[in-house]
Amino acid sequence: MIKMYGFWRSAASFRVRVALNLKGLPFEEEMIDIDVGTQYTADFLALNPQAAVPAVLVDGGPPLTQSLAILEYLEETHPAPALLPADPRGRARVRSLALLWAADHHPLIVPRIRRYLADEMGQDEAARTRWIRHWFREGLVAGEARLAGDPATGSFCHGDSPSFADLCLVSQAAGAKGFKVDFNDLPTVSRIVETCLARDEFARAHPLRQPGAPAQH
Ligand SMILES: N[C@@H](CCC(=O)N[C@@H](CS)C(=O)NCC(=O)O)C(=O)O
Repeated sequence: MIKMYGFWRSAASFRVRVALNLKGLPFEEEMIDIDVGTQYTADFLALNPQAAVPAVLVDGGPPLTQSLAILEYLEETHPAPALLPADPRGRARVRSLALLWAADHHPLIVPRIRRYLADEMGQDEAARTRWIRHWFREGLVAGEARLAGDPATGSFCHGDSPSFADLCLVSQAAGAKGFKVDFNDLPTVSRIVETCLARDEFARAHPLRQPGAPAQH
């Protein structure tokens, strides 16, 4: 059985959960509470010295880390259903969209950044919330600009089946919603997020459906 170390609210864990669900791979998840610092315990640092979730134990090997590397591993070892298009240009587009959210926007809002803003930069909660909302919104606005009007966009980010890009979009959108970032004015992003969340594999993986999650956030 695949074992994942994640956290209910973690966008990167959400992406991996969806991929495992879409590929029909059973897994168990242990929650590492990154709000209280469990990522810095010796036990967890032995799994991921970077002190971040997710970390995944699969196929008897050492822990896999970095959600996109984990997605690539799952895609290579369990190719069906494919979460990357068959053609190189399509794969480049999907990876580019995935990186837009996972590499350029998500890292700006994680707890270690928020702690640095508070402890080293003296930013109060209001300033930190402003920062977080700004980067969530900017990522979704950039996504709308990429997706709207591009003929490669379908009911999902790329064509009519879910890809890495949708996993990254939905995880950003869930975080944005938690911070009350309005994106109703972004019709393509809103439509794709809705389409994804209507699917059980996405809905079951949603942060608010995980142990430890509040009723609302
Ligand atoms: N780029 C990494 C991000 C990993 C990451 O930063 N995870 C967050 C939760 S989404 C975390 O564990 N943060 C711990 C912290 O900020 O202290 C990935 O995609 O896996």
